[in-house]
Amino acid sequence: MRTLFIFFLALFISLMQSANAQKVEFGELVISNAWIRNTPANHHLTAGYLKIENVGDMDDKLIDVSSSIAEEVEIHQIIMENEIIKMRPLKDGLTIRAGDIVHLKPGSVHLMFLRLKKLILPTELYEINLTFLNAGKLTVKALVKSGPISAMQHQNEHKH
Ligand SMILES: [Cu+2]
Repeated sequence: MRTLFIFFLALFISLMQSANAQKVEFGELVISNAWIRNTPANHHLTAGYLKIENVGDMDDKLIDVSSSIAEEVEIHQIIMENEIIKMRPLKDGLTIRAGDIVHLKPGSVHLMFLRLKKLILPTELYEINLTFLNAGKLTVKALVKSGPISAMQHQNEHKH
């Protein structure tokens, strides 16, 4: 009986999580797979990722990101400078061309949560507020995961 209960509880939790890792259709944009990397103690920044698809026939641009977990959120790109991999904020925002999919992922463009207000633990769920030039503002839920840590990111995420 107890085993059965645990089984259903596990099933319920996994259903809840897949519901949370939802696809959000917002005007001409489809946002999916939003997640945030967990942080060890005394870590004051972390990265977030998501997929943005523009199914419309007009370009759009992600111009502002915020979240209650961090004082500031930047959109970062990764560049090579003198053979050193560096992260740079995209000051003018991130363009999502008509018909295109932009995948923010480890080792690529990502959201950088700066001056975190708390420890970010796996399985927690947080909201990310996204502002697009044309589509406007929306909030997506992002699940905290441990995710793959590349040496590059690990080094760079300490240097802000
Ligand atoms: Cu970064």
